[in-house]
Amino acid sequence: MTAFESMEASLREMEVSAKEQIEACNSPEALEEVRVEVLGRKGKLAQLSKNMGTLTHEQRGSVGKLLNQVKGVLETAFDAQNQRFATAVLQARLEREWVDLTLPSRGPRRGSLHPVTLIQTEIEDVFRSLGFTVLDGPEVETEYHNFDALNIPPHHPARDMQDTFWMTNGTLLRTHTSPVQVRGMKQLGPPLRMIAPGRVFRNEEVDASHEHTFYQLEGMMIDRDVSVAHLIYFMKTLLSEVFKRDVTVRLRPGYFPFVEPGFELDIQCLICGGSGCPVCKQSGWVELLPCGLVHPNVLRLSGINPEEWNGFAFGLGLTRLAMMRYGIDDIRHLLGGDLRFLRQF
Ligand code: FA5
Repeated sequence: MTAFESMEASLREMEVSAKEQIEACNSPEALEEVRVEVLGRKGKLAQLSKNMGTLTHEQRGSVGKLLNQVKGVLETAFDAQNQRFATAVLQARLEREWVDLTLPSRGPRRGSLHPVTLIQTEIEDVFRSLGFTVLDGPEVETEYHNFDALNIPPHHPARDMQDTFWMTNGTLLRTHTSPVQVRGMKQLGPPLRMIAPGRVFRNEEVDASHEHTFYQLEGMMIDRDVSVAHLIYFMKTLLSEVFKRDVTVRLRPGYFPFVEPGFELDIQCLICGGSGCPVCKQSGWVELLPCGLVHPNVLRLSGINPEEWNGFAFGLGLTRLAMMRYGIDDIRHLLGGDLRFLRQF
């Protein structure tokens, strides 16, 4: 066999074996290795072309042509195999990320009401059905409505019971919803049944059961011959409507300058069942519903004759009630703004 014939045979052989190698590759990486081995600068084809020096001018021309032909065939084979890999990758991705465009959309996620709003609405419904009007009052209050008109004159020690955020112009952020009693009495006069839910503010240290910003729900009934029995009836109705089961409560004397007699109605802590936890400060009881018969001075200051009219008032801790109702073990969750918490309601 002449040098020319042997080179031609080697080229053909190499073409066949390279094609087999290409087809046997099962990854783009393996294919690249074969490409370098065959078509690379130091690859098989380059090695064969080095032997061309031993050929005549004419033979070199023919072998050169053949070389280019083989190179072209192999390049096409590499491209085709590469294309197959790309198609397989795309196919796998399409299967993985397949989306049925004919399915109806999920639609925007619906928000939900805040637990305090939920419970507030329920209580409003209960009291509306008992003939009470729902009133609103300003969060920035005058000193007169927040304190003086409630029988708490300047320098009265009871002012220290509620740490107040004062504004620079002498107004304040209301410390309780009781100023709405005063506005209600003036606006509607006796006989009167009103409730006033709302946000209140105290310059207090925050812990599991105390916030600087929380919700109360004030209630007041003015009529003739209102007694403690009426007060207890309405408080019981309120709690049984909210909890829809028996809850243990205790009534003890409580001092508030705007009621006489005054009471504290505590609920047995529903977070720990009364055994003691951070919410009830290990006492087993949560202060929830202070109340009492309206002090004659308060009636008088709002233009109501205490000889003719009397009544009861209460100031429900609405945020704490929501905690008891939903088993929320830390008041800070309620204003924390964490959507994972809020989406549960
Ligand atoms: C008052 O605010 C009175 N105005 C209530 C009242 C109205 C009494 C009418 C008599 C007649 P007190 O400061 O106790 O009272 O607050 C009422 C309720 O608000 C408490 O029982 C408690 O449930 C809730 N509360 C008080 N401070 C906080 C606080 N920092 N964080 C969360 N809830 C609180």
